[in-house]
Amino acid sequence: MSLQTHMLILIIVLFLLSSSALSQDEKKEKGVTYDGRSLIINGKRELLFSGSVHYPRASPEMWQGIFDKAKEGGINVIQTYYNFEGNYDLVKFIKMIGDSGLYATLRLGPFIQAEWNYGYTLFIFYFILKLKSTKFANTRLNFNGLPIWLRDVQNITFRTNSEPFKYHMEKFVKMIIDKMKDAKLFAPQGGPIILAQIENEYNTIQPAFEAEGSKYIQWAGKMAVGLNAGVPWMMCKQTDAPDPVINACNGRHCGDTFAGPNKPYKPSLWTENWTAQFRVFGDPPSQRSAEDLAFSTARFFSKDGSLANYYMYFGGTNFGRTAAAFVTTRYYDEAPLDEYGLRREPKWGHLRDLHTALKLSKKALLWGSASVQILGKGVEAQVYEKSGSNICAAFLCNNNSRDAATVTFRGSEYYLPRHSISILPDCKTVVYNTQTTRDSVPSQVVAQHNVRTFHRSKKANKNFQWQMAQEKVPTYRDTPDRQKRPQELIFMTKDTSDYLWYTTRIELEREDLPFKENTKPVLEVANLGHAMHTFVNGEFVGTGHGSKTEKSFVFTKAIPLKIGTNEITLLGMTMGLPDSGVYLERRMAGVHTVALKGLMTGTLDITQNGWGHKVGIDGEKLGVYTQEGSQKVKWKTSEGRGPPLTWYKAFFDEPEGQNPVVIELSNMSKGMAWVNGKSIGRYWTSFLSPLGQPSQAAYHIPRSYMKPTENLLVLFEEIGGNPEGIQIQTVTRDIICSIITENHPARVKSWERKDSVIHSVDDTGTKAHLECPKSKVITKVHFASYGNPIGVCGQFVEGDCKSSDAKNIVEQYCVGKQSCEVPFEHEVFDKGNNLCPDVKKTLAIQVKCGRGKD
Ligand SMILES: *[C@@H]1O[C@H](CO)[C@@H](O)[C@H](O)[C@H]1NC(C)=O
Ligand SMILES: *[C@@H]1O[C@H](CO)[C@@H](O)[C@H](O)[C@H]1NC(C)=O
Ligand SMILES: *[C@@H]1O[C@H](CO)[C@@H](O)[C@H](O)[C@H]1NC(C)=O
Ligand SMILES: CC(=O)N[C@H]1CO[C@H](CO)[C@@H](O)[C@@H]1O
Repeated sequence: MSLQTHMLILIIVLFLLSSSALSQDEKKEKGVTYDGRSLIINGKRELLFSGSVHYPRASPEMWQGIFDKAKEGGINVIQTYYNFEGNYDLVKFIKMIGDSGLYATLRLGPFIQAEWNYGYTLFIFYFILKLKSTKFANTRLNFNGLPIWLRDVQNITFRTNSEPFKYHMEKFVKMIIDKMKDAKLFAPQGGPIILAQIENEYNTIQPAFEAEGSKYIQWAGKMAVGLNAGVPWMMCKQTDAPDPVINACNGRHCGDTFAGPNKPYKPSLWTENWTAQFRVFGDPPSQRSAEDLAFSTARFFSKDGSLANYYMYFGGTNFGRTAAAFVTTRYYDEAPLDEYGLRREPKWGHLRDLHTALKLSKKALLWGSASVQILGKGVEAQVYEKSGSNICAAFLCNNNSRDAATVTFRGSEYYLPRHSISILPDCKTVVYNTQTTRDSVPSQVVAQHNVRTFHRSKKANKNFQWQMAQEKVPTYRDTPDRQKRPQELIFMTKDTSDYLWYTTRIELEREDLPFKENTKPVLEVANLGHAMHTFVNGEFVGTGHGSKTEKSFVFTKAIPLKIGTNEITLLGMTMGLPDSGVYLERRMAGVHTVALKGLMTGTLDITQNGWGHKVGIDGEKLGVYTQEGSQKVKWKTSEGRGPPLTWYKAFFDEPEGQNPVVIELSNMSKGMAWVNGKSIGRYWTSFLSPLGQPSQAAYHIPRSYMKPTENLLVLFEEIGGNPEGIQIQTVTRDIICSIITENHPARVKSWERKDSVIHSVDDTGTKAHLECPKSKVITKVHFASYGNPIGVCGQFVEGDCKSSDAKNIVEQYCVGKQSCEVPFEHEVFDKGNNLCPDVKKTLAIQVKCGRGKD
């Protein structure tokens, strides 16, 4: 379905041309080795298209679907990080990768960053073992509560030549390698793992450690290699990676920015090809276009690249408290597979077609020798050719960001859209260009577009009866852990909770308070991060927070004080722990200094006033988000907008159908949500982006978290919100579109040559290709126009040039089918009428997919 006819023909022809060309340098031996050109897996060279999928970011039921879509998208390697907790069974995940016919690369870290709480998923299993024999053994262990343990190891400095750190790191890495070996998961054992990574982007912090940093990285490489995993090791962004560790590139444009492997006998690998940018609360939407991504990947492979990894191919969800500081619960939603595992088009399809084109060029790329030919200003050809054979592939690259170019290459003329690369797997035929829609090249594949829509679920939203329970605001008396000054938050919570209560009390006399009406003293709290809610005498007075870039903040607010004893209570919190940078073990958060201003006596510094502390909130300790725990508190019926620090509870039925499910929370403010006792992550809809919108309004509830009826939904709302506004919705990408423009010389001369390959290509012409998700068919044509329509998928508008019955024609080709191809041809849409001859024609189609009846 993905390949167009001409590509199939090309495959066959190329195969016939080159079947004799299997090189002698392929040795039929077990194991993974490499040379300057590529990895060699069990004796075979491969072009590797890798996609990052972090399995804790999807429920296990989603894994197989993700692999299937990745494979269909041309991915042949899944890259993942490491963790053993609960459902997150890595052994199972890797086995499933292998069973799906994919390879795996394992990034062991142990430092991984990845916007994951404290950047250290990897230590978790180790900690569980270790904690059994420590004083923490009885603490409820949650997913991210553990890495903090390392912070308290005496004399430790993370990620440098620090003996305690190296001791724990080595033990951990060895334990994982052994576990993988026991399960026979490495390629030499017949398993899917072909590559492993140690450390991660260490170069960003290495300068801070000077010589100790270099010693550490040399040690890490040696240590990893010494474990005899049977697969090569790599380090990303590590120019001085010690032999035989391969230094790989991370970034957006590794084809042009990577200085290359540090030794001629190492292959060029790209470990992180950012498909977009992760987002933090407060961020506006971010995008990286399919075209830009395809350009960079094509560029990398045109310059000796042999493995590129999309970071992320599927981002998913930061469930529970796993997100790092300020990172949204939705992770890399802009990846080719969106948060729900749905194909984001045109990204998914455009990359699939790129992979197909590169695979067609594989023989030339892996066994040919490379040369460069300058074709014009900013235009060049990268050619791979094997002498004495017909094997030849070319990349025509137009690096001009504004202008298209028409160039001559080997006697033929080629049109190259601006900033694009055309791939010619036989050095003649363009089967792919990295631009999409507006600027297409004849007979290249054009990926479809789609739109994501959210639909209110009828079944789930009936009968919401909200109940509420109040979290108690403690006083100084309620917080027995007393210290002279407010304590550092991460040290206190040990990441067992986001929250730390701070309390103090002050006695005021009549003479202390301002006499004038309407003048109130001002409370000023300098906070190291990340957020804080403030209460005076039990009443909420306000909220302050920092951001990803500036975590600390100063909270200033006029407060009502009375004569006598005043209780000041501050609820400090982290929004996930930091995950990057040097000295991660020394990061601080929470209340730093506190002052009262505008008293008759002037400013009163109450930092040393004597403070009580309490880790966590009561509802959390009682587990009120579980069926059992919810019975431990008194609930009353909720009416409208509720106060800060309120627990809400309601039951709902699972939404109809099979589409993914979300809960829409834009009427709430900040907190966490649970379904049947499982946290679906932190929400923060009141932190608006510069566009005035929440960074994330809808939060994913995996289908596997739900039962058919009576699902317990619990929210802890910190600031205040109206639960009546909450909606359960289903998500689809059932609106799909194709848009093609004849923005090119109609037919390229060379294509009329008497060459069987080229003829077949020319015959097929350009087609609009539309494909519904599996098990759905095209039910409706929303829009179809041949002429000069404008707009994007979901918002097409007709222009002044249009053929009369485009919609009918498209209906005949498409309705009732799972996929269809509509010829982009004058004869089909314009039957002999000379429709607006001066206008370059565009064909825009929008259809809806459904399960037949809807
Ligand atoms: C920690 O470092 C200090 C100073 O270098 C040293 O005296 C002490 O023995 C170290 N403690 C441990 C447990 O290594
Ligand atoms: C392409 O252009 C960009 C700037 O537009 C430049 O940074 C890059 O080096 C150029 N690459 C080539 C291969 O010319
Ligand atoms: C929810 O928010 C929307 C948009 O701000 C508003 O129109 C609506 O009235 C709110 N609903 C409730 C129940 O507060
Ligand atoms: C810009 C970007 O997406 N950077 C990411 C690169 O990959 C690491 C994971 O190792 C992430 O932590 C970065 O955020």
